[in-house]
Amino acid sequence: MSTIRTQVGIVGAGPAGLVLSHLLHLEGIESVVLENRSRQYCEERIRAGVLESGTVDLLTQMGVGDRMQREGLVHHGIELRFNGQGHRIDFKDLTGRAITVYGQHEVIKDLNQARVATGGQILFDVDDVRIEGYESNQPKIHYHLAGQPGEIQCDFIAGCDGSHGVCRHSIPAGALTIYDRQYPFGWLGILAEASPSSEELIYAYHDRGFALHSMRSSQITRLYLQCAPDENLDEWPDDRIWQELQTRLAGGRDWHLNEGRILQKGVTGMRSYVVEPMQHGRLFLAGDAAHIVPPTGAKGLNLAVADVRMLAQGLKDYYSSGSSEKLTNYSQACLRRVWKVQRFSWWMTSMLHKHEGNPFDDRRQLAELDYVTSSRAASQSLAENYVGLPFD
Ligand code: RFL
Ligand code: PHB
Repeated sequence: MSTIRTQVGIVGAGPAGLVLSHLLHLEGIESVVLENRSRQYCEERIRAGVLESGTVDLLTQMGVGDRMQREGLVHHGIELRFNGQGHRIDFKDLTGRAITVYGQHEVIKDLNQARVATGGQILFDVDDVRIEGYESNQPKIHYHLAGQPGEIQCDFIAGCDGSHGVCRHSIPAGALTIYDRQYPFGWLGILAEASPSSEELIYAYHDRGFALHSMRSSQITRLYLQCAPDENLDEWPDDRIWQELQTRLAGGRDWHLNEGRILQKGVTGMRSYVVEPMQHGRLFLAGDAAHIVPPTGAKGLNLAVADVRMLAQGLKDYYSSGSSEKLTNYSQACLRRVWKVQRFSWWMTSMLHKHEGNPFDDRRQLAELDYVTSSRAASQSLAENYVGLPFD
């Protein structure tokens, strides 16, 4: 059996695990990352696309921002579209800040490359990951690699293994409180070979359901439609998808939606989920392993990055001065941001999706959109949350 000794064992090579590993490296702290998928799979998995300004700043300070600075699309606003009319929320005017559209898989590529270039250890394609000993001072991570058993002995374990990972589930159920809300809808997402039809993102509220126009580059559009959480993709041939997008995103005579070859299709359910506390003994949960937000606020990746920034600071203090104070406060400190982001993501989701039932709510939703787009105070509240609340 191979045994590796390191300071921090990290489960999961998503944004949380890789950012943590690189932040620790910059502080001279060793880590090993275990990932159950292949590097190629992780680098091709299409997910988030919007980076808050604080995330962009952090990635830049970490030295992994060069390509993002070159290829990322800086957006100074978004559009909210309802009753067929667009209303711009001007981030620059309202907050002085911007967001950057840069695919999560591109961030992953940049982070993998930086970790490998600086001698970082990421073990891809591992199986049967199991953690133990984190209630003592001798945490261990067991795994198999190419059929051979391995063990990592470490001081701390970071559970960065996403919403389906093993770390959260290994904590005794009685030690955690779970807050969970499922939504009665999901998103059907496509990636299309079509140039974006607008320079900025469009969030559209329509009687037939929500639609979102986003992008990855000047040639690739990313589009979403509100659908049932268990929508059957077989019932959505390309023509039907385009027709529905055309209807829901319709925005006056001067605007038209560019169509193109559909490169990828998928359905995602929607959930708001928080586990408290985000720590148990020497196991720290970060990112989707600890919380899930519905994607309407574009927050999941950004929140994962905010968690590990906090965790890296705690570990830095621990190794440099022996102080455990920040580690002890990790969960409480993260949860303040987590709940504000939960509130914002829930609010964006509720305001923009079509809910079954009460016509009163339809009118109230339209009034809310009217208010948000016509009151400076309300637009500013949306804008400051969307570009990202400041780090504490
Ligand atoms: P990840 O990215 O899921 O990474 C977890 C990693 O752990 C691995 N893993 C394991 N490894 C070893 N052993 C095990 N037993 C393991 N189990 C799992 C997994 O393979 C994976 O590599 O979690 P992390 O790092 O916390 O990052 C979270 C983000 O990925 C997520 O919140 C975002 O993608 C959410 N999200 C968005 N976030 C944004 O900030 N802006 C957006 O615009 C945005 N859009 C989205 C989104 C998520 C979406 N989907 C598909 C859920 C749009 C969509 C459609
Ligand atoms: C995306 O581009 O994938 C995207 C953008 C904004 C969101 C969610 C996803 O709110």
